[in-house]
Amino acid sequence: MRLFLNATSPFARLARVIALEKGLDVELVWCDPWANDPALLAVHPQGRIPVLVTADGHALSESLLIAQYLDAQVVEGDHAAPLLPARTMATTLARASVGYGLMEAAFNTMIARKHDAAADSTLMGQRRLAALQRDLAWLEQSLPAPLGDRCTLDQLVVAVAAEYVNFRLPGCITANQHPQLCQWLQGMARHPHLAATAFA
Ligand SMILES: N[C@@H](CCC(=O)N[C@@H](CS)C(=O)NCC(=O)O)C(=O)O
Repeated sequence: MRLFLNATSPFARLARVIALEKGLDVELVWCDPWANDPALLAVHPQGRIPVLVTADGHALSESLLIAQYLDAQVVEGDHAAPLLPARTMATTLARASVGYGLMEAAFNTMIARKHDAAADSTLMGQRRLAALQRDLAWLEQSLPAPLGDRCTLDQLVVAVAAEYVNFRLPGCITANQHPQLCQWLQGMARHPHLAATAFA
């Protein structure tokens, strides 16, 4: 399998962390989606990362679809524990959905600012920032389980999203407003696959 990615995309990092979590052998293909990378466009028309090319040649985009595919690839052995346990599927998905919303709001805020210094004051900019604050407040009240032996999808999505917020929008997550989230993140940062893929 091959994973197209860059070093700063939270969506690509999520796919990479999940491949590591499932113990899968994935070749990393570093690329620049913003430069219409020909190698990326040759495998998927959307031109965004992440893209996973499966062993039988299917190209999947969208981080959560890739997560679903990778999770289903390992059904026995050390890495077989599902990222989405059937027993807790609704709570896991509910938390993952807020984490993913946080990731999108933060990424879209950052990209919009890059192209328009006044982006935050537009209607869409205001909506993005309000959603980001609501997501953080929600997570402060309803965090995933702390780091344990096995990870679930909500833990990985929320950790990558919050670390992305700290990377690109420092000052949004504060010990004053989000003490539980800050403490939870410190624990998650010890996860070897998160540590190995940290934003830089
Ligand atoms: N919903 C997608 C978002 C993917 C995405 O926005 N990727 C960005 C990089 S972080 C990208 O490749 N952008 C290039 C472009 O939009 O042309 C996912 O979950 O994978």
